[in-house]
Amino acid sequence: MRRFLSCAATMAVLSACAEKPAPPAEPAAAPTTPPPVVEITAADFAYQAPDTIGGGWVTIRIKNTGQELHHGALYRLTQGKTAEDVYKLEPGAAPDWMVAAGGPSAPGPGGSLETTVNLAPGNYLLVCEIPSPDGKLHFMKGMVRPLTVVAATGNAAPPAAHLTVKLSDYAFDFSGELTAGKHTIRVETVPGQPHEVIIARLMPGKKAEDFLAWVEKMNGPPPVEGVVGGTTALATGEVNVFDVELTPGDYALICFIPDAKDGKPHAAHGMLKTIKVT
Ligand SMILES: [Cu+2]
Repeated sequence: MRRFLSCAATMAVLSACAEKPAPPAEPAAAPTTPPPVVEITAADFAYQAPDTIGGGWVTIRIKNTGQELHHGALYRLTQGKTAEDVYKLEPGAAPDWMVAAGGPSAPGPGGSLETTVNLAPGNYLLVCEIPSPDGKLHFMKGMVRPLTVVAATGNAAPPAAHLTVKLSDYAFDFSGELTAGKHTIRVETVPGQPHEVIIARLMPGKKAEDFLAWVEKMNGPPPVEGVVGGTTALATGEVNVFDVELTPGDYALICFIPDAKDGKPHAAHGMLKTIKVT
């Protein structure tokens, strides 16, 4: 008993004199993983895609098995709206309750492209807004598909980007130069309208303006070799990340999103640029 008391007394003293105990260690953060890859297939004129996917950072890879260009634009449907409400819309700028969450830009026939998106759980619609030569947008021909996003199961982190492009009404603002080589680019839209960034490799002697003119009529051969990377429409506050591999030559940066005021593509408001990669 005495021994116990002595021991207890000693401990009490030690305890009183000791510095504040170290706070308990923070629970270790779960290790992050690369975003899971979700494959979608775009044909003329239908998507193959899962009905339900986990949210958070997800890489959407689109493979084009058709003859025309197709992209994978994801819209989050808020305010309780459903795909049926979207089907009633006239072409033009998307309403407020369709939040443009981005997605992969348009690979050529036989090609594929991927873009990493960050999806909050909810109801989404996968849409192709690219026109056919007859002027009809692909979603009017059936390229629209509901997608349910549930809570993320893993702890995916976005790819580490070394360049950021800020999209505004109506400009692309890159944090650095687009040089030859591989770039991982983070895309953000500053307060304003939704925008996209498309990077297309131009045929020799062609300019971004030629690409805009061609998309409006689709007469004759395209002035681009193809889209090499980019996003679909991205609303303020949404973030996408994509990789692009550039080789020396001329490229177009362009946004085709219809303007909220006049319905013209943003490119017609100056959101297009020809850049020379060396
Ligand atoms: Cu734009």
